[in-house]
This record gives sequence, C-alpha cells and structure tokens, in this order.
Amino acid sequence: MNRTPEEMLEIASKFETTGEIAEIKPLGPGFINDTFIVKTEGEGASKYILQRKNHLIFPDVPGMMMNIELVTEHIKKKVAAEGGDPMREVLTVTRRRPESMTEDERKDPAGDLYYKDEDGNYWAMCVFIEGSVTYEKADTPELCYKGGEGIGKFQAQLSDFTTTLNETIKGFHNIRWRFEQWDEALRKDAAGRVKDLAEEISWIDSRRDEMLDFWKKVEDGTIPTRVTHNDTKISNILFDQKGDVLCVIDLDTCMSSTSLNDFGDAIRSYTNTGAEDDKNLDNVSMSLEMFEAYTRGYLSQRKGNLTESEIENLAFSARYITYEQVLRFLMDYIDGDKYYKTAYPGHNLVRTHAQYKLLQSIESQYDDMKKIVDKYAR
Ligand code: GN1
Ligand code: MG
Repeated sequence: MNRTPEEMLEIASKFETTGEIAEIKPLGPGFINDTFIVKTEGEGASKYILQRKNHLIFPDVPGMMMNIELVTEHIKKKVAAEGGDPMREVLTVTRRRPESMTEDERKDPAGDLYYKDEDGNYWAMCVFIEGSVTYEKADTPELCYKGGEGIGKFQAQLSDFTTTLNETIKGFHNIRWRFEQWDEALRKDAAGRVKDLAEEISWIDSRRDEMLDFWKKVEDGTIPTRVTHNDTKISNILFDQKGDVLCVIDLDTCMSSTSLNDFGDAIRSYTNTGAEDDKNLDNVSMSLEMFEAYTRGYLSQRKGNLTESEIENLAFSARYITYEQVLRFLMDYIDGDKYYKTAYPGHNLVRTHAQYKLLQSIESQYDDMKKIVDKYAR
C-alpha cells in the first residue's frame, strides 16, 4: 500500500521524535512488516525506524508492543547495571507524543506504544542505532561466532525475566499446530496447486513422526520453555563497525518458546552457503565450519545454563526449524501466497526447494553436528 509523503509524515509525527522530520524512506527486505527510516534534522537530529506492523499476521499488535516494551526495559536495566550503553545495546521503543493521543488511547496500557491509522494499520517506532551494520549473510566464521554470542547473551539477559508474555503468533514454532494448518491447507487446496506437488508433499509427510516426537519433549516438559526471540536470522542482529554485536532487533516474535528454536533458526540462516531462495540448488548446503563457529559463540554464553535435554537436542533443532520452514513456505504456496511477501510467481516454491536442499544437507551432517555440540557444551 503506497502512501503519500504527507501521509507518512503525519504518521511519523504521532511519535516523540527529537528534531524536525526531514526524510522518510523505505528500508530493507522484510517479508512481513513494512519498514521505513525516518531522519530528523536541526536540534536533536536523529534517526528512527518506523514500521507498519502486519496485523493480519500479528493479530494482537498492542500485546506484541507490550512484550517488546517489557523485554527491552528488562534488558536496559541489565545493560546499565553492567556499565554498558542502554541506548545502543538494546532497542529503544519510541513512545507516542502525548498530545497526539486520543482519550481512548490514553486509557489503553499499550496506547503510547503504537498508532492505529484510519485504515486499521498499526504503526510503531524505535530509535535507529547510529553506526550499526546488518548482514544478509554470514560470510565468515567470526561473524557466525559473534552472532551466536549475541543470541546467547540475549537469552542470558532474559533468563530471569518472569512476566508472562503475550503469544504474538499462535503456535509459532509448534509443529503440532503447524500440521493442523498444513492438513487444512491441503484439504482446501485454495490455489489448486496440490496436484503438482506430490514430491514436495512427500518431503513433509516422511518426517512428520520424528518432528512430532521432538515436539512431545517440549509438551511434556522434558525440554524447558524460556523467553526466546524466535526469528534469529542474521539480519535480525545489529553489529557495530568492528563486527561486535550491538543488539538483537525485530522483537515481534519474542515470547515463550524453547531456546532450541532460536538456535535452530540461526543455524538455518547462518550456515547456508546459498540464499534462502536460491534458484541454483548447487549453491545451497550447510557449512559445518559455520555451524561450529555459531555453536561455539552461542555456548560461550549459555554453557552451564542449559539443561541436559537442551544440549542433547541442540543439533536436532536445526533440522526441526529448517523442516518447519520448508513446510511454511510450501504451505503458503499451496494457500496461494498469502503470508510471505513474494517477488515473483512461484517464489514460495523456489524457497521451498532451497530450504529442502538445506535440510538434506543438515541431515547428512547430523552426526558431526552432535559431536561439535558435545565439544563446546561440556
Ligand atoms: C519472516 O520477519 P522476518 O522477515 O524477519 C518470518 C520468520 C521466517 C522468515 C524467513 C513473523 O521473518 O518466521 O523464518 O521470514 N517471521 C514471521 O525468512 O513469520
Ligand atoms: Mg520478523
């Protein structure tokens, strides 16, 4: 949905920025939200990230914003206590300008954390961290190590967080729930594509039981639940110019889950020698070197704080999340491309094939992955 510069300015002006708003430009390739960078000039000149939060995907944006506020405030206190910089080492949510708020918004406990426009779109803002760098791909083991350290630290900072968070997307990494959606998608066959997908569907079917066996351990408490990020791809970490982690961003899916999902999703993203949507499957495989670097970085922060069941299942989590991603891309293709933004027809099927190639590569290196986990976890 395109908005005029005047409309964008009006939306951005609802938030408590310093300086005069001078420029609002689209930013980044996010699949879910629309993201803009807002620059202000004059006294207090700064930069901000303005996002239209996709409320079709996040049904409770106020609940999500409350989560983000609680989590970032918790981390801010920790960073300050340790002598760090709370404006750079964690996201800062930009609140609404009090004078721009209606009576009802003032009564809402999350009312100053977002703006709902006349079309029902939700907008939220945070401070842009100057000098920060993001990567779409992890090119070096050093970067993988740092990324692992970053997520490990994030989990450690939240290990004593006790407030119950809202579930921003129902059953996000719950494969039992994903199978319910999957069965329904196949039954509906909304885009008439199922008839051409026998092979791809068999990839999902043949692994269904082993995935459910893993998830049962979460359901019966063998694997504990913690506060986790749930979308740990490398582009969701801000690095400084030297390559050190500043902070973790995109906290939309921050909620209760297993720490394993964060690990698995990071491995899915960091270790891929190709792109998530590579058309050339020869490019796609899991780099064991990158796996080792990420694992070493992650466990440097979490070793001693994970349970035996978490350690035992750490390597498997990469199979679990990559499998889930194959299922989610394929399911969206079957549904007629309703969830992920696509750049061309068939994009979700290309993503499915590329992620499946990655899954096969992970499966074939599974024994080595377990050995690496053992080496750094104990
Ligand atoms: C989405 O928000 P973004 O674009 O970082 C998705 C993740 C997927 C990822 C695949 C809320 O992440 O779960 O792993 O795309 N986020 C949501 O690249 O569905
Ligand atoms: Mg996201």
